Amino acid sequence: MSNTKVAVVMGSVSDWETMQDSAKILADFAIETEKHVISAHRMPDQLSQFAKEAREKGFAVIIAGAGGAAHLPGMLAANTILPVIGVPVRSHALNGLDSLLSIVQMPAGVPVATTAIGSAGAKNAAYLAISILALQDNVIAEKLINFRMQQTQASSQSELQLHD
Ligand code: RP5
Repeated sequence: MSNTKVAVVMGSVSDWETMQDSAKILADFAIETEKHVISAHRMPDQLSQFAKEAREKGFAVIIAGAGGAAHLPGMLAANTILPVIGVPVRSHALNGLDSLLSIVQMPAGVPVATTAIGSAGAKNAAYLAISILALQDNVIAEKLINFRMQQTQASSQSELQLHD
């Protein structure tokens, strides 16, 4: 796989508060990342062009966060064969349940790997993208293994503190 970049795409700049959690983790792992605001409803032509060109522009994975009638991840997936990871952004009206259901229930043949609502979902989207890149890159794989070990140690230590 020669493509190594990750795109973090969001439907509105208002999604950045959530999606910055993806970008921070990708930066920690030194993954080349581009961030874009592309609204499925307000910028449909740009959405289609971005998705159609993403592979030849060197992207390996697209992370797409959107809220409410969150059609961005699905429409990106409809226009590319790259893996698309959808992040349901928490909405004001329905607390993100609308975002989740808009993203997760894709028809067979056009997958979107959907994460949890909000910050945990944005973080896991980054870790999932890193897992995909790690299939072909041992340096990234080592970093991911180290991260998991540190996470386990931190959790074990917090468990021990309960018994101090
Ligand atoms: C969606 O509508 C965006 O992903 C965002 O979560 C939501 C609200 O967008 P703004 O009105 O804040 O631009 O398309």
